[in-house]
Amino acid sequence: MKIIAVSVFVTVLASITACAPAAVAPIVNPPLTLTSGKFVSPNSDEYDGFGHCVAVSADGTSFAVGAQNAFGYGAVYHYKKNGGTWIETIFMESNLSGLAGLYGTAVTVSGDGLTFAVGVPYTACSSFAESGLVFVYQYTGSKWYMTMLSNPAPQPGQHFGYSLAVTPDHSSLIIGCPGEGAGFAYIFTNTGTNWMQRYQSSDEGIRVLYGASVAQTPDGGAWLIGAPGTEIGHGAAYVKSIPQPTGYQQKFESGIPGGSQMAGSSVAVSSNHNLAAVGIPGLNGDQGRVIIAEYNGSVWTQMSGKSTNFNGASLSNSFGTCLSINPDATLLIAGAPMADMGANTNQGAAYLYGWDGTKWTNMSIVDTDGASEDYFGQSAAMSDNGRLIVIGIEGDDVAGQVNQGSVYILEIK
Ligand SMILES: [Ca+2]
Ligand SMILES: [Ca+2]
Repeated sequence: MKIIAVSVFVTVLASITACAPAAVAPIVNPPLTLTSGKFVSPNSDEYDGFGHCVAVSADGTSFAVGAQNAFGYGAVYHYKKNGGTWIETIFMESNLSGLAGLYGTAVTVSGDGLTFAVGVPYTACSSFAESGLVFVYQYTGSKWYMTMLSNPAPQPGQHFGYSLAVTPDHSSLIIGCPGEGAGFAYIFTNTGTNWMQRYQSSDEGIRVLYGASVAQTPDGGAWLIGAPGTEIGHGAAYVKSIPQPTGYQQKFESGIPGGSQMAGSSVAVSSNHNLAAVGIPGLNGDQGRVIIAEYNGSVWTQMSGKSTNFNGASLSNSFGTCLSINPDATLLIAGAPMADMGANTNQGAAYLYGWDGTKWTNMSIVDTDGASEDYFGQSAAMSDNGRLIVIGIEGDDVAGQVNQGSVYILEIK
């Protein structure tokens, strides 16, 4: 293990805008105040892609932001609430020599925010180009420690670390590896001293992008893997139980014929194992759809009651590009980064759904300061109670710097 370099900055939440409390009343009991603001990338370079991915700790006191093109090789920024102010507590970059591999393509954070993992899927490993690596950071005692996980069976172009999901108690990390070939997902368990491979799975065919998205329940009882390239881009997601290979498996797809739907581009599962969601951003001319499935203890079912599908507002929205569900499956957020807002093409939007016991209601989250090609909602994450929501705006132009990127923070008090 090695101690990583840690630098500390202070960043004050800028551009705070108050919104109407009633806007969220159907989802969380009033009275509420909704505070929003933006963090721009601390590195003021063009094409940083800050906000490409985001992760929020369960307790809502910290979040991480990936900027996969910062400095030409990528970086991740970690923020923590201190009093009433968000402070940048850690800044990580892939400062190991030659590690140009889009560090920060994926990031995941444990419930307490003290363990997180960063994917570097396009870096070389064991001389295999674009085989990929994952870095795990754990705060122990008074220091951050880093462990590097390499692809257990490296081959060129596998993109190990393209997607990640750590359990809230940081006991298990699932890593997607969707590149060349069938694609894989690996589970690493935390033994306390190291992370070990536990299981490996693969799907049939080539370029199925199996592992492009991953999710798991906190107890490791279910894991969900997206394969958006399967059947020539029709796409599907698979839910499995552990241990395999004899465990339960079920396939989710749109049920609508035709390719280029990219089902499984995103997946999410609630901690209580009751609700799974699969994003199909390419369905119906990129309108997009999110399919919901409910678990009754033995099988997952779609299409009734709580498992009603959600559709994008219009064509060319890419609704369902990202997903996040809270632990008891009463809140769900879905990104639509290609949504056109007025005259702004592909500004993007996100949609927050709340289950009130009998039906879903939703509210749209739109950046009032948005612009064309912002791709707001490419990434989104929320805390367990839904009161901290972080949305990536990786295409945001900041002070004339094209696609420097920013994140949009919603705090529901
Ligand atoms: Ca559009
Ligand atoms: Ca832009």
